[in-house]
Amino acid sequence: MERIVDLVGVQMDFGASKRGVSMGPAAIRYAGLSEGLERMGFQVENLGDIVPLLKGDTKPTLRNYEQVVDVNRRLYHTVYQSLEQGHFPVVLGGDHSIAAGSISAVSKFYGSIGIIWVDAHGDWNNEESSQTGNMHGMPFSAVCGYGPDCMVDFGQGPVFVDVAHCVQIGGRDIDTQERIRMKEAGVTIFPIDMIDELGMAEVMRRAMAVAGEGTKGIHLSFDVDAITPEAAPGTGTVVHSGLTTREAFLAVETIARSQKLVSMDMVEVNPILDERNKTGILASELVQSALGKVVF
Ligand code: 6HN
Ligand code: MN
Ligand code: MN
Ligand code: MN
Repeated sequence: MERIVDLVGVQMDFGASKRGVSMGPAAIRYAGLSEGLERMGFQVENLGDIVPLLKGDTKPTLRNYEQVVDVNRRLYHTVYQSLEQGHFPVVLGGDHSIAAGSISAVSKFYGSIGIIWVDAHGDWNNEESSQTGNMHGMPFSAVCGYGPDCMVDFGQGPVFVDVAHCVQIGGRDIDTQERIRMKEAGVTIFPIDMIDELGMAEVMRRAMAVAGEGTKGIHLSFDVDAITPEAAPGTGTVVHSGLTTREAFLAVETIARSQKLVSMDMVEVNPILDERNKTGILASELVQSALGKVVF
């Protein structure tokens, strides 16, 4: 039987300071994602895009929270239904706040999952530790029960992800309080200097053990700002000296080979800041590789 991939875009940029990642789904689609997945033998169901409310309540510690929560609630239901049908959901961002909705669905559906979070940032803030109030800095902690509950509690009875199965890869711009909170919680972190020392192959072996062993599956949340800005300029919060494209491909190819991937997000592509859709194309290729595209 053909495997079915559900593609869902989320035109969200209210979780970030800069506008424009709302156009990320269009850029990734324009790069040929559906066509590529079809060439790989998948049946692709395009579920369209989730569009945020035009207005909503906000507060300094949780900027635009009403729009962020509303989108996450709708995304939760979309991803949950996709899993119920036995499909593989691919969520295209949009800013990273949307990972709260997608992962809460995956965690509720499977009960026990691991998370691999590839990002220059920790995304482990809460209302108190955040310096910006931007909710794209909070989703990883939220899905583990250490962040704002409004991002993950839609009345379904949230199933939090066990931190013992959570991995951060590529971190190099983590806020002071955020770092303390991540250490206390016990997230496994492979910051950029550890990737330099160990090499991505060894990092991924260790990451797969943490996220994959003793769980029903792995969710990959990939923020394109993990990749070095020379290769991925189209994103809102660039941080110098990141992953090479080859390291990024090695990471997702390792996950694909494990056969444990059950869902993923590809987020923070900002076409306004990009160069001829370079980052959109990279995002599209990384999704295909995560789903098993082989080089040779
Ligand atoms: N992202 N730590 C910063 C904040 O505002 O909390 C940056 C967050 C960036 C989030 O890139 O998904
Ligand atoms: Mn992020
Ligand atoms: Mn980031
Ligand atoms: Mn366990």
